[in-house]
Amino acid sequence: MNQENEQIPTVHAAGKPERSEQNEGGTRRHFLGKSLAAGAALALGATMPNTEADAQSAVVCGPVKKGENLIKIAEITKPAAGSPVKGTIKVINENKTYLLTGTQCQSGQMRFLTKSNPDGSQAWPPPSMKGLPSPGPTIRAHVGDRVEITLMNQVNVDAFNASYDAQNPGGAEKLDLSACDQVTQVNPSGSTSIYPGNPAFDEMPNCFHGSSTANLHYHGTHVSPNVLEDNVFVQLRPSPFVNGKPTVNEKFLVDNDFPKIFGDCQTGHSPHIWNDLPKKWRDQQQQMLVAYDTTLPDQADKLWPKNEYSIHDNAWPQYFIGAYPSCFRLPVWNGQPTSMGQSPGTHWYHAHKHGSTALNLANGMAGAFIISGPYDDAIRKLYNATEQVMVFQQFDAVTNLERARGTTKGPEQIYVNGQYQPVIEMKAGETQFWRMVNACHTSTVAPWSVATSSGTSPSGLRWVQTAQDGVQLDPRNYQLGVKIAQPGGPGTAWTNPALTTPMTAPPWFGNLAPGNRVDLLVQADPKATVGTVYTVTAAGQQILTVKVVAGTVPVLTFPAPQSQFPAMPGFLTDIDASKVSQERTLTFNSGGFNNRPSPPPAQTINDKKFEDHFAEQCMVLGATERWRLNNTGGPAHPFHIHINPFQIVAINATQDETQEIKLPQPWIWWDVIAIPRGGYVKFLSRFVDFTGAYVLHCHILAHEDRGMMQMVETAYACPLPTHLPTKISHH
Ligand SMILES: [Cu+2]
Repeated sequence: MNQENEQIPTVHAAGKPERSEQNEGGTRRHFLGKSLAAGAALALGATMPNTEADAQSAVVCGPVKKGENLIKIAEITKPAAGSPVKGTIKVINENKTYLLTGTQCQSGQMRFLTKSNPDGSQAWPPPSMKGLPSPGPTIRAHVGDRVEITLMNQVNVDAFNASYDAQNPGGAEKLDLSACDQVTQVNPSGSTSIYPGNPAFDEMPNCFHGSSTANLHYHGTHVSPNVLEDNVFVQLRPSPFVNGKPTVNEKFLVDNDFPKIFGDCQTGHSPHIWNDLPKKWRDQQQQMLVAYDTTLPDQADKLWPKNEYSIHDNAWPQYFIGAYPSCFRLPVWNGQPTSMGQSPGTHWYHAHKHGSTALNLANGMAGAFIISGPYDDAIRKLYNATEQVMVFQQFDAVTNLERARGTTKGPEQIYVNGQYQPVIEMKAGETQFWRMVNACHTSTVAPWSVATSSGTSPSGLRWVQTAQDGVQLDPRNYQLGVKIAQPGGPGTAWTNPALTTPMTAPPWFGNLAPGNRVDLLVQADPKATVGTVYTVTAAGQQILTVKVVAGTVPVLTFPAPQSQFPAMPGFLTDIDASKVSQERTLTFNSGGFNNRPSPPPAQTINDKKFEDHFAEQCMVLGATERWRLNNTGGPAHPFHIHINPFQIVAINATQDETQEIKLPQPWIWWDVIAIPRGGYVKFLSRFVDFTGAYVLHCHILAHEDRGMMQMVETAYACPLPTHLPTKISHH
């Protein structure tokens, strides 16, 4: 397996603007999901004091400025005490300008997530971010809350007219949801398919496709994978447009009993089957789907018959148009050892349409999901620290597939909250609470300082980690001075052979591979002078700066004694390994079965690509299991499984078991773990509380889109029949 093959060799159409999205000549489309794995990954940073006044805001690329104060992302919260957390997230699109790398100014159409007011006006992003990329609104809830999110898809597909899921007035040819995206290079001898290749190296459903379809995965929530909860099999197509306006708007929802779905949910009458939905809403969905189907060239692609098939089986249909409701309760632990509660912490949500996750996240379709509870209440009592929610993203309107290799590659710029190199202000001696979400589709972001345990950081910023992946650390694991736990994050090890052995030293955590979250308490040097600037970098790329401003604060002991940190709730004590009833081995590989000289390697799990109608793993409800995750090719694949977190108990940078490192207890909880290159990890997990089908996958999202994903199911009894009753299909 040749790691260099990871990147698709790309050539742009001769004589054409490299990043054109237009449908020109023989180049049918350029708009594509991204395939590269990880050339651009970052790692190992440091904070460096810098007293120059370089934190002033300055224009760097069209509307893109650097050095603005870090913006607080608008939140979806409870409108009143006792009410559910309630809001509308709308997917729309506009032309956005961004720095692809530190030097390349680009622009293009992007889909993005807004917070929408009840009257349809936009509460986020603010007017000041018009034309700039942005994360979605932050959802903020408390353990025990009910969450009600209306997702509206108002993408104007005509703005993506090179896309197969664009409706082409006067010609239905383009509207083909069962087709892979294509990139064609035009050259003197004719045209060549760069993607998906000829013969195709990617095929449905494991190719880039369907990028205007939306849904949301509530990453880190412990809720059901079914129906209106954390259901990533939902495929929400955009609203029809009449006279340039979406017809599925706020009034349409009210007129068609959509709010009744939430009302039913609140009174414990959530739908289980299609007929449980209000009749008006069902009739409207059917009408719109049938109308949509008339525009499709191929009978086999029609959506309503697929829904009918599911409905006939009492299974939840997959296809919806215009709007979809999410409704779930964040569970309070019931005290039973056979159950778990929702871990309070830093979680997130993002688009999860198979075939488009990489592209949709590169467009910004992700946001933080803060779930508060006893954990952060305790931290707030300790420090009363200002909270900073930081969403790391890398933006791209189109993908590298059409980018000439060598001309535009380079580490993609990491943004924070949609801002380029923003500034965080701190007073000398102030302690802040930083919640970091790595929402990048590819890159590891590791902006760690190298503070020492003596309490004096060379950088003047002292950091202590309090949670990993939205699950608090046991107080015994709080450490002063976070070190990067996994220098061999995706891609890094390719260019730095010295960093090929991850996690061979304490503290074993602190990683921010794609999908990971980290909470930090950060204290500025009490002796810092006003104007001091700390530059936070990752692999030489500046991510943000901290500027010391005037003002005095009481300087609190940092960190507080372990005994004062929040205690672990009972459901987060270590899993009892003696209860393991099943072991599994999953092998992640970039290379796989179709090694060929020029196309990119296949992305596989156990030598197979994702199957859209078959659960590869069946876990009995309540079972405790031990899994081994191998990485036999490619970068450090960040493994993620929905619904239940897991505890990493062993790690190895090789396959040689004599070199296995057994991790000390108490173990860290994760929901994404970067499997070391060439090595493996072992975890314990319990599949509790919820039955149903869901997925596990690599969180380098182009790997996921291209097949590095499995459907799995928690069931009352295993094995399952060969074909699931859910009839999941991703076409
Ligand atoms: Cu991967």
